[in-house]
Amino acid sequence: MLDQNLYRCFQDRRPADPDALFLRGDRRSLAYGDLDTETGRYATALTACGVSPGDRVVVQVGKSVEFVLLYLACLRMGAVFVPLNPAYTRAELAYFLCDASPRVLVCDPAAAAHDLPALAAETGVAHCLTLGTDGGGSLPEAAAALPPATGVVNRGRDDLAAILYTSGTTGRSKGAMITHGNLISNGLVLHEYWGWVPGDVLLHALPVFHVHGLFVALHCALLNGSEVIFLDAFDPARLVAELPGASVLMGVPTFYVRLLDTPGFDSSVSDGLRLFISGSAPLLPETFAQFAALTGQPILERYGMTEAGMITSNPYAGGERIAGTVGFPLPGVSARVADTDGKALPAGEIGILEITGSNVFAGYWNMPEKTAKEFRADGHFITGDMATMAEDGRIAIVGRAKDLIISGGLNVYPKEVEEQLDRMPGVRESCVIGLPHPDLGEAVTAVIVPEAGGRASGESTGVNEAAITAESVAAFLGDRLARFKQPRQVILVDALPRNAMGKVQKKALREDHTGLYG
Ligand code: MLC
Ligand code: AMP
Repeated sequence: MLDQNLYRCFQDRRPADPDALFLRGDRRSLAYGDLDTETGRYATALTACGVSPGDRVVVQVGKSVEFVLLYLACLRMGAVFVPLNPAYTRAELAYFLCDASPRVLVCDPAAAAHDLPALAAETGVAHCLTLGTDGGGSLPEAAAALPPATGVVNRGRDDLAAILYTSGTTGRSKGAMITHGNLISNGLVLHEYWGWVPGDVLLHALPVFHVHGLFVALHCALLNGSEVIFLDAFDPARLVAELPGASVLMGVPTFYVRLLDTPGFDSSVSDGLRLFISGSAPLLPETFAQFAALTGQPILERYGMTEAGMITSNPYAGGERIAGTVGFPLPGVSARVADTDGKALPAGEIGILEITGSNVFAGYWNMPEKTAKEFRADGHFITGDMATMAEDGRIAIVGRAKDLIISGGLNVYPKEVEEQLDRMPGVRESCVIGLPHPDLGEAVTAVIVPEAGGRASGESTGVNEAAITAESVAAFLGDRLARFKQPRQVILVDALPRNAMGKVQKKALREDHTGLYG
């Protein structure tokens, strides 16, 4: 079997100088020459917990250099890395543990002080280790005392490297199975397409539990042997301070909206960069134009998703970056805009984007029927995004066929929020929509029909004393849903608009309240 371990691919492309810096983190740095030893120790610690190739390791910890070491250790030992947003509540985590059935849960020491070890035991997880953003915790402590593993486990292209959960339209999150082959092919294509050159320095301010920060950003840097300025979180003032030392920035549109609003951000800060990339949500043409006017640089917008990594990109060189478009299918990706039966539509018509390519995932973990529904018989994956393709192949994303809100680059599936809201005392029914928001792109908004008496003010009949307010909704959802999924505002109505079939007309609600956030 030809070895396709992504870790080996990174090893082969390392800088010759072992002192060359890989990560410059907020608390510590890591040189390329120390990667094998440090990931080797983590691998030994995981092996001591019985982790074998193919076993899942669920990781819910903050961003740190150690997080990256753990990820790379999993790759090299053939374990399947399952990162989770630290914002997820205990209730959300319980689902992921039951579904992924990992051998090990790695959580933050503060979470362990609560009752995550108990949750791990309840859900049949053999080991619960801790890893703090300060580099402390039972995992690094165990690793420090152990001899480093020296090998890299052979992997085929179809072997799993990671499972990343994306929320499901039915409310249940789906684990996208991502292979070593997917990651190698997509990483190499992006490295080439975006013109990485020796000496490039990446400014990294994205979270590392999603495709964008974990795969797209880090893999490009690793394949280039580049230094990464690895910030704990996005802070625009910090970016302004670090940008002069970088050559590439990747971000969600909210990064660019906030940068434009940050004192001191101008061309003197951005001139040394060769590339600003945006993705994960639509970049408004206004933002593109304002950024170009201020810095002289056209942001390169690309489009992708958890299930397929990066799919299209505006050109790096040899073509125009056009606002409101996501460019062309990347080399190796074949795309069509199709009708609901999967038949390709003529250029310019709106349909659903369908794709094939070695970047496309291996299906949803434990959900063969859901996997089958999202693929055509001829192998095309149905993205659920509405798009147009011009005569020259350029693609624009014009909407979503799936009921999905993207807030600050994070996905929220309304169904999941509605299911929880409908359980709240005083709520007769609910509908969750995304409304335009100047900072987050879209803001999660709940439209609620209260039970009689559920209104906070006015003509309460007293039948049900529970008042529905933004605060009471936040309090109810507090330990059920991560904060970013919770409604920013709550609108009370007497009835939801429905069509003749009884289906709630979300489009009408969005139109009625489109200016809510200014
Ligand atoms: C944080 N909060 C959010 C939020 N992020 N609310 C809605 N939407 C979001 N995205 C909430 C917090 O819970 C908190 O609530 C308050 O906002 C402030 O928190 P914070 O930690 O200070 O957040 P902030 O720094 O403002 O974060 C915003 C952000 C961040 C945009 C910088 O969300 C972010 O880094 N987003 C990137 C997401 C990403 O990487 N997506 C890629 C997915 S992969 P309170 O009430 O406690 O104050 C993908 C495929 C592809 O889509 O194509 O790339
Ligand atoms: P996720 O499930 O988090 O991977 O999010 C993937 C979704 O983000 C895609 O299906 C799109 O709806 C959206 N997306 C990603 N990049 C872009 C972009 N550049 N423009 C518009 N939508 C995007």
